[in-house]
Amino acid sequence: MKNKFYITTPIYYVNDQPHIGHAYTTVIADVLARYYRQKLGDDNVYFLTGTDEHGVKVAESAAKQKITPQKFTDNISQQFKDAWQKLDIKYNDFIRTTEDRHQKIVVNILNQLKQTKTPQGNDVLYEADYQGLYCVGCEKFITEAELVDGQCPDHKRKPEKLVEKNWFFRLGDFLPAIKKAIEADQLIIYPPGRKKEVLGLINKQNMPDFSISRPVKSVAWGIDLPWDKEQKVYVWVDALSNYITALGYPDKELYQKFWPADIQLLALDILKFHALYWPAILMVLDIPLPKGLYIHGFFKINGQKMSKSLGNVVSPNDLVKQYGSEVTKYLILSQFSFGSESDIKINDFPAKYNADLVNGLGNLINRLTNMIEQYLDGDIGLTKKDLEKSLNISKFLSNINQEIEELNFKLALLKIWNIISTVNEEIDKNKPWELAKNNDQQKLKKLLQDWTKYLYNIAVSLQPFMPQTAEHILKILTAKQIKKPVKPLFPRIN
Ligand code: ME8
Repeated sequence: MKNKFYITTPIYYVNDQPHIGHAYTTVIADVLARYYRQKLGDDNVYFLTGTDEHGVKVAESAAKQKITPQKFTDNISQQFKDAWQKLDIKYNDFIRTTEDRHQKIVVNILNQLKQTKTPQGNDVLYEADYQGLYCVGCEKFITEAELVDGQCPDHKRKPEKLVEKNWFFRLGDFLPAIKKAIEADQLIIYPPGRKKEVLGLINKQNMPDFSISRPVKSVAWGIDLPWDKEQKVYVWVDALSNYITALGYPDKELYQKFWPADIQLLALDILKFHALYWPAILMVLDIPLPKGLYIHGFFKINGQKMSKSLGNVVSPNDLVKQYGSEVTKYLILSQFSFGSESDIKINDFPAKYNADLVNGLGNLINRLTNMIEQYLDGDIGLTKKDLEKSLNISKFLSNINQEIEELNFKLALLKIWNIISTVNEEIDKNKPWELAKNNDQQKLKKLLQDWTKYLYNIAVSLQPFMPQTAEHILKILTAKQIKKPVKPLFPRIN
């Protein structure tokens, strides 16, 4: 029986402002964290997010703005925090890779990598020259085959030719063990298509070793390599380690309690690093692998990847301004099934809002509370206990919970909205206003009670997704006197 839940998002690069892609991952993590807090208790859930603050691109952007990289990262990191606050994201910790607490542990981890041998008895780390094409936009080396018209397809810029000394991580020696762990679902990679892709990658290619450091002259903004002052740590050891440095690896209580992570969320762009580099690092440290990597789809805008360099970024702040945090989360999560790649259709949001929130949930709340106020003087005749007893009416909640645990958020919401529609239809069909006219009090009260129980269940099922809305509805339904809300929860927009 699982009694703790540790969930992580990637730590986002500070060279980009928070956009709806980052928001999607973070909202999913928030929904799951809220769900498991209810199930396991607040103390048994840990939700980590943060920002990835080193690298060439950060130094470049800071120089452009004529500020120090630290100042630059302070600004953008704060923008991520602000965006999450506006979206009502309740994380337990926000780690920044420029923090001392992170850097100190990364240095320990590097020293461990340096001292350890691979299963085949080789040094894990070795020095060599690296030659290749490097895209500063991606912060990674890129192959000829990946170029389109001589440019990085994502950043529309020409890669640089690089020859330099790097320290390398001998990845190849770990691949057999990683393959075994993935095949046995000891490290789950979900959805199954992504697992297949990773296994294909291990089987097919001669996976190159990866750089863990680059010369100071190429990467000025980073953690010093402890044994070679001419080198700075290069992204992945620094970035991936955040998942354990934030917990205080190796000896802090949080680490003991929460590692291994239950769910690590990410998109396809960084799957290779999480599915191959990360397990290899953990194997050197001789600590358990995460239980699962969960790969969601990539939002595209008109078929193109969203990125600052392409100028097609959708900001979650704008959506929150227009719809509020609750509805924004609903609109984002109800668009895609987890794992599917699709175009985001921001233009459909107003119609969806009016249909689902205004005419659906909002209408149900208004008419039901209005009738209870009008016909029963606000006294529905159900105690809080009665309502609690009605929980899981027709297995509704357990059904939704199962969908959440399987990361089928779109389906969970669809099922909740099906019930909302059904109750709205039942009201139309049973015409309670006629029962009131004919003085059929008994039948009227029974119907209103049934619908109240359903609305109560709907509110509870919404808690992980729309916590404020859920709380608001529960407050209305458990008040001494049920009253129609003075202001509608979801005003119509034109
Ligand atoms: O890769 N659609 O940071 P990053 C959906 N710092 N999700 C998206 C998205 C989109 N268009 N764009 C970004 C990095 N994401 C590294 C990670 S982790 C140790 C280091 C989300 O700012 C998605 O989760 O590029 C993706 O994997 C992540 O942001 C990449 O964020």
